[in-house]
Amino acid sequence: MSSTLTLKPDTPRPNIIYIMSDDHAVRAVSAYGSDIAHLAPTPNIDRIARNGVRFDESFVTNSLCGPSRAAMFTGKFGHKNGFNHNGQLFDGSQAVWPRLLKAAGYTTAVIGKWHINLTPDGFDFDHWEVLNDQGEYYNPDWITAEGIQKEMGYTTDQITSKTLKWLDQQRDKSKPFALVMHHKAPHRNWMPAPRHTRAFEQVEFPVPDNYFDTYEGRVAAQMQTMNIYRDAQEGHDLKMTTGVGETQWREDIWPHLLQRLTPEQRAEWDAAYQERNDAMNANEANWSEEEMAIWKYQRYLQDYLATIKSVDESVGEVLDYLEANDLAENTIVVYTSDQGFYMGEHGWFDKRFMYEESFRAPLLMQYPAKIKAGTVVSQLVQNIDYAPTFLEYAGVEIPAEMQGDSMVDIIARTDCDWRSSLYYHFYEYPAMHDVSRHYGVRDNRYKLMHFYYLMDEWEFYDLDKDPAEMTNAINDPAYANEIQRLKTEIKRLEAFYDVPPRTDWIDQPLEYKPAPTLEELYPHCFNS
Ligand code: SGN
Ligand code: CA
Repeated sequence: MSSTLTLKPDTPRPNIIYIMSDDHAVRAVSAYGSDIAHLAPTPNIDRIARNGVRFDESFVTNSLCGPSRAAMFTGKFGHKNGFNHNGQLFDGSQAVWPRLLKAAGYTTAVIGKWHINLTPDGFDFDHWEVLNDQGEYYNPDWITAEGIQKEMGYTTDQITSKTLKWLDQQRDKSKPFALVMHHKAPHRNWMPAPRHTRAFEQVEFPVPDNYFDTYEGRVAAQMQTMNIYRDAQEGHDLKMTTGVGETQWREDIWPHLLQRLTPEQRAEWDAAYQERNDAMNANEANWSEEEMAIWKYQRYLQDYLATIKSVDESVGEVLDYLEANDLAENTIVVYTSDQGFYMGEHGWFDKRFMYEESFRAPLLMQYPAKIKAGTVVSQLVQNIDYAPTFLEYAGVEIPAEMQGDSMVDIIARTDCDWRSSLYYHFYEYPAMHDVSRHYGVRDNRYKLMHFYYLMDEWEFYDLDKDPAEMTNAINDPAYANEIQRLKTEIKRLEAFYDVPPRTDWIDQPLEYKPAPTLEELYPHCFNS
């Protein structure tokens, strides 16, 4: 008798909970074992890796919010799905995995940040509750099919409770479910929950070796404006106050965020920062520029990581709910971020560049019925692979237009054919943070990038020898063959993914239509 297990025809289709946070760096997920894993652990997010699979070489197609969401939903690069930068409107008529699952009998929902300039109605969700644009950390506006409403409290916690409510009370329990749960945290301006504002105040985080990078040999890096000690807003971002005993933030070009807090919330908030801010204000005059830059790094990391504590708790609550309700075995739970983020590497916050910290995204997935606990995948995967993967697990045909590949086989076995290089393309320039347009290729060891538009600059890195990407080796004769090989590889990838010829748009300004207004996107909220 064969002992091979085959799935019975009536094996239920898996549920899917897709949890994506906003700007969560790989370094800040302790399952990846970084230098700060012990200082700021994420025990609940790590449970997913322990229960299932951790992808060690996971990347995005374009390190920016809207384009990442569009790629993840469609399985296509931005030049194909029409969403290359945050100013575009998502074309809801194209194939997206939540709608395909709904057509196949799933019940579907989205809760949290949305940010693709289209009402979620365009995805046919059975249930949707989304934040307005970037969303706010405190007392956010929630938009639903019924209208718009400000809800008092902390956004991450509200996303959790809305998720649990839908899972427990609102979904159609006769169907498998697909839930998109999108956190705002840990996006700028990094405002932690009241219970976490002081979580890391005693912690001194290791400062990256290249925190004081001078960007030699890297022209685009010289031109960016995303440096913690030069470009972060002292009030809005770093919560620095105007003087000893004061609670007023220094420069704050978006004061509406702090103004959302009620007087009680504001008093609690101010009290949490008072002592540290008073000490900073009292000492600042005696500090060197370098000391101030390091203080800012510590403040940035303390707040950024404190917002992640709520996200981690949220993941824990979702996993606990599944376990307590006998849903864990047959539910795929994904944890990822729309892109990576800088935590002081090169002196930066933000993302956009094809350098490792922002090009990479954490990716963890559990599905106890099918995925072996403790699996590690080291093939190069990209966010266009998510849609085909979910569809294959759900037994739904993958549309030919999807450019990504299902990861089901590489999760199950180590001996499959798989791509050996990745294509990347960033378009949002001129724009905030001044990161030039660029595209490039990365394989298991090397990376070649071309920065274009107002410049024509190539960069090449041997990631084995220079993982921090500090020495642009484009003119190093020792690498001439590799560089030539990768130039050819870029051409091959551009043909394979059908990238329009660069002459089409090399000098074209971005087609920024003004982002639709709330009234235009959600007219039902304004009809009285
Ligand atoms: C906001 C942020 C930027 C960030 C963009 C895009 N400024 O404009 O720092 O790069 O979002 O982020 S903020 O102070 O207003 O938050 S994305 O993740 O949505 O693409
Ligand atoms: Ca983001």
